[in-house]
Amino acid sequence: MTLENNRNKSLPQKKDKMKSSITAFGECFRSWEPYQKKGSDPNEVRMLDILECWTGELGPAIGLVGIPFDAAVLGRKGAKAGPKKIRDSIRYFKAYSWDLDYWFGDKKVYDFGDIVTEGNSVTEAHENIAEIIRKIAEKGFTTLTLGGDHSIGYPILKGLQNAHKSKKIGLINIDAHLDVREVIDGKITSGTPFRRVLDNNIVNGENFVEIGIRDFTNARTYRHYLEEKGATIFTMNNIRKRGLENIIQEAITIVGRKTDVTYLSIDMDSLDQIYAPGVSAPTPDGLSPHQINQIIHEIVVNTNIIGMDIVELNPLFDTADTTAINAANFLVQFVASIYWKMDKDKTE
Ligand SMILES: [Mn+2]
Repeated sequence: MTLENNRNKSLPQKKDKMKSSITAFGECFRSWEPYQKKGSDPNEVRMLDILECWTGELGPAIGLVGIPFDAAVLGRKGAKAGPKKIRDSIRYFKAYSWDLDYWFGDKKVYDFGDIVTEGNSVTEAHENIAEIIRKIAEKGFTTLTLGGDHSIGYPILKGLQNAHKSKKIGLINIDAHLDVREVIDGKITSGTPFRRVLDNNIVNGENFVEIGIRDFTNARTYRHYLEEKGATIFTMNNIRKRGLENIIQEAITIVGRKTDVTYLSIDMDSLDQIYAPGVSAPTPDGLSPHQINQIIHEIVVNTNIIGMDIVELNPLFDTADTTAINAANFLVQFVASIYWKMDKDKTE
């Protein structure tokens, strides 16, 4: 079924105020709806069954939004098909975490649809993204954004900064690459988001942590840039030597120093290429799915998290949906950990 077919299918009745104020706001395509099986087995609630199109509800809850955008990609193009492919891949998961023994079938994930960026310049697209993210966050939602190339990291954080005005943000990026390239000749790319975040003082360098950085994939100049900014970089080799748990604990301390909230960005190329052939820039010697799930859970539970993104899935190069299903798994982990923490806080 194509997006066009879904577009006309039973759209929400309630008038969406956001749409009239932002022309670029997309529609909730209900692309997951054909795969929902609500009530088919009364003993089980599937992850897809807790997805609903947003029709004016307020948080606290998770607000899902797609950004089908790859105009700024440095590697192989195709990441704009990411949001739909991740939504489609949620069908393999249940609303129950065995490890936490936590059932969340009574929770909701509100889908705000896709942000329309087609035909816009990178700058215009980024302005739209920042504006919509701000509006979603201002309605009390923890944002869960599906990319799209990594250039969207900058407008997402800008939008969140505008929504959470007086709050200071700590930032963790899980990535093979530093993504702090200089914007040369005005060309904003998927390699530039975090330099723009740091240079525009959206996040202080001392509250910026990168985890999963590979050998032979980054320039010395950019390493020095981050060192000068006081940022912390954990390479794959650091993880092997010190152990991931130790590094996560240090990352939590760093992003929490004199900050109020935390944001987490997950680049799918942080995974080893064996788990993630479908990314814009694959490399070996990366993280495992289990390690990324562990990072997501620990960060969600131990920081005041305001949002997460999953970027750089490129379905054109995927094999057997391996990368897409890993991306969906991270989405499910995020949802489970957020609601587990909310319920835990309520009972304490
Ligand atoms: Mn990246």
